Amino acid sequence: MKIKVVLVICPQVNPDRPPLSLAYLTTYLAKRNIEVVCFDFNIDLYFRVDDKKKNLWDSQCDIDWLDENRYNSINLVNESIIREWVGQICQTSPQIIGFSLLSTNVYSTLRLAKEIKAKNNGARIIFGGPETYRLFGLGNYGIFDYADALVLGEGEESLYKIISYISNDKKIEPAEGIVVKENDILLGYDRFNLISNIDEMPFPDYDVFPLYKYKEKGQLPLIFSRGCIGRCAFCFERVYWKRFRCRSVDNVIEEIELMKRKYNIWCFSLNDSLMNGNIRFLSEFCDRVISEGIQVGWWGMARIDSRMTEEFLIKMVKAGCKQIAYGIESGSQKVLNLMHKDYDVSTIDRILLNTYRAGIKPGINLMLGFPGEEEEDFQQTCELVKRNGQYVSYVNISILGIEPFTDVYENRIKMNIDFKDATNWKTRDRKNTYQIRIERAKRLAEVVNKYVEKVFNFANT
Ligand code: B12
Ligand code: SF4
Repeated sequence: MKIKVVLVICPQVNPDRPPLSLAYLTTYLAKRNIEVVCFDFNIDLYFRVDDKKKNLWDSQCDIDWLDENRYNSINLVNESIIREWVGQICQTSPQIIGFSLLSTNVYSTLRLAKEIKAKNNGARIIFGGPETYRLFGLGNYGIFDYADALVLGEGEESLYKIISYISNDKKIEPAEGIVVKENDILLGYDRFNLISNIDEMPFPDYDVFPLYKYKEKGQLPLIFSRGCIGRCAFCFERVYWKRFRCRSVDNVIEEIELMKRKYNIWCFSLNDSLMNGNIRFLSEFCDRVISEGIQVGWWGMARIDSRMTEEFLIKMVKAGCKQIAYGIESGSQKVLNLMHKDYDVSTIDRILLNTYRAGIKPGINLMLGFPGEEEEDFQQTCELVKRNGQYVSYVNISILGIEPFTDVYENRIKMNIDFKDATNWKTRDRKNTYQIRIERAKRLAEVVNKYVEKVFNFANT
């Protein structure tokens, strides 16, 4: 049977650039002769709301989409929009409809999926994306009211497998990365099919998106790698992607050249968990860009790595690196060790200075409330900001959310954590409660306001 697949992403997600998830899935399937239609309903809505409402896509307003009451009261995704989107999807007569689920688009996605299901047109509904895995991990199996199967983690091979079952008129079987529900029992494998050589993935296709609608013109996302080499105890990303895999320099340069030619792109946002997971790759990439005189800008996230010397960072800047956001998290060595960060505070100081000297004022991410953080540790984080404020362009403050399958979650009992949900947890000695974390975040924001150009949102507040 010739299969038609529709892939959908609902609001609210970042409107700056097209969604890399759908772009990758589309080309992967298209290469296997599967017809795919993409709907970025996020950008559709962003583009059509009047300017006053566009701020609902700012990160400070994520909460308006994360909280059900607030989501209902903003009522942006209303009856008539849902009807229109359902109509657009059904018009393509797909056999499979895949939704990309993120924390900020859960309510709009479930609403749309519910309406589609009510149509009972035989299309199978599949959920993938980070929030699918997270909800599954938290035991929130209510999502099966709307979906026929869930894809956990990397999506390409699992989605292709589901399509193969359906095109052969078979039921969707539980398999690597695929979870199904049968007679109220969840079936899935605790193993994952990862693409081992990510150079073999076709380059993402952006023809399927209305590029003129995205906020950042002349920019596209790009990845050097999938996964992370770090083992941070709080991190869901490393759980999600399982294994670090890096592309070759040739492959990345080929994509950059193609995208520049095809879409008139000058800058790439690196959507990697970290740009420096493979330092040798990064070094060779920079050498190639410089020696071939490729005009390109790029920016993204990095981990603290003592190999980021001033000389190395200068080379990165010459090769077009415009901004680096470091996941630093804490100024306390004790907390860094508890988090399983494998660097010390003096290395943080050195790298921030090196980056500044190389010509970039980096951003830094700080996380408050890791179990074991006490007032003294918090003060050390404030000190870190005071020492380095002049070298830093912005600080992003978050408080620890305990996500499923992370080390903290798995060891929550041993760590004396009284866990209600990702945000509402406390240590049994009450030294670490939601109120204490929020209060520290506010105090840290005051320090940041004094010593740094810009302070970003508090995630989770
Ligand atoms: C780059 C990035 C950003 C960028 C831009 C994001 C963008 N949409 O353009 C910026 C900095 C703006 C950003 C902001 C935020 N981000 Co962010 N971000 C990322 C990051 C590092 C990369 C995303 C990416 O492109 N990955 C590469 C693509 C190919 O992977 P993918 O999108 O996951 O898709 C694959 C699979 O998930 C799956 N899949 C996806 N959809 C579907 C659908 C189907 C049907 C199937 C079968 C499979 C499938 O297959 C795809 C291909 O393998 C991820 C972490 C990571 N390493 O993935 C976090 C991540 C997406 N961000 C996250 C968060 C929490 C945020 C913020 C809320 C942070 C904050 N507090 O401000 C904001 C929210 C902004 C918003 N409303 O969208 C979380 C989301 C968690 C969740 N449960 O939803 C992630 C996963 C990080 C984490 N904590 O684990 N982010
Ligand atoms: S370095 Fe970042 S992405 Fe990697 S495990 Fe640590 S927190 Fe996660």
